[in-house]
Amino acid sequence: MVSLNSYPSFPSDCKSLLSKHLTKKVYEQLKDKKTSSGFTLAQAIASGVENHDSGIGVYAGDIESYDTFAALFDPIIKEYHGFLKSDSHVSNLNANDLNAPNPDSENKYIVSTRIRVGRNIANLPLGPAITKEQRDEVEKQAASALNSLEGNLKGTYYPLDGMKEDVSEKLIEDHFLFKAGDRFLEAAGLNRNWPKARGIYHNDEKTFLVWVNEEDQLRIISMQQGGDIKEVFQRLTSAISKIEEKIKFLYSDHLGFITSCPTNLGTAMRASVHIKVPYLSQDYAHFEEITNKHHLQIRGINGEHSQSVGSVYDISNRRRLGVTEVQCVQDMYDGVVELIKVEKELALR
Ligand code: ADP
Ligand code: CIR
Repeated sequence: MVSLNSYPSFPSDCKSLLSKHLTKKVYEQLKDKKTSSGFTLAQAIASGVENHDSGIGVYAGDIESYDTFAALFDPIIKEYHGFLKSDSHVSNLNANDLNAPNPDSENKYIVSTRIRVGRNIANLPLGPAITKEQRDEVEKQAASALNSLEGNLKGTYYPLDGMKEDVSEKLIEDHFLFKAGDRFLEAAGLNRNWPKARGIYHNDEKTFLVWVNEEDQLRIISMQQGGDIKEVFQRLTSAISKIEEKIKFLYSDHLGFITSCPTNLGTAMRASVHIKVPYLSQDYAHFEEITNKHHLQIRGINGEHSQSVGSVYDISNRRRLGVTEVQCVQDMYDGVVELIKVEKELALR
């Protein structure tokens, strides 16, 4: 059980949004509050209190956390997404509205494309506050809904508990499976009872995958080699609508899909490419200027908080709330088109 006896201190070089927005006044206002599932401020901020290199540092334990701890979450949501209390979220998962012809038909720059959404089940707490029994229930509902999928979405659910280490290691190395032991999730209480009720569903080609009970209860993923971004989006949207026939997800008109990390609220979508930019990445300021212009984030190729390998970077939309799913993918697409254009120009110099 996480406890907090006094106002936490952060080193002066700490850049997390938690350290910025947890003022003494906010702390005093929230320190004794609890949601109806018993989630406390100490639990909400544990990840950022333990990990001073957090970008954000907070997690919600349930939908109520976003109200109960609004004095902390609202400024974080405003700063990350540019989204205000008076704004509302609108969803658009219609692939026909996306303008994204393959920007790299010769397969020279884009190694692979991946689009994921996070989803959590209505009327249950989120991962940081979930009980073991509720987590088991999530796995049961997820496996049952997924096992009913057909056609190109048809696949198998593989529980992590009992999976051979060489199998899970290979799945992680090939970018299909989440890593174990993430210290940010650990501190947030998201790794309790590991590996029980965790697992991965995928079709034979591994172009459609679902993570069960990681940071969110479900991470629904569509991915493939190359840069056909529209095909990846279409596969994802058809899978989401099939799964929604079986499971009702946690959604609010104001915040969209509810997720444990406030950066994922709204669409809960991260659309990324692994892209090779050896020339542009040598001028990192120029690289960031382009990604910032298109509201994109640069990550390394082995997931968040990892490094680039061989000049390949993970480029994805940063905004997820107050923009539609189509806009998230369009942000990524438009940025990638410009990155490829500049990379080509630099190669000719
Ligand atoms: P998430 O997007 O699910 O929040 P991560 O940044 O941790 O999380 O990435 C999860 C996994 O997905 C990692 O193994 C990462 O390498 C892989 N991944 C992300 N984008 C792509 C992509 N475009 N192509 C291939 N693998 C990808
Ligand atoms: C952190 O605060 O760094 C971790 N809890 C991860 C935050 C999510 N990252 C992001 O940029 N989407």
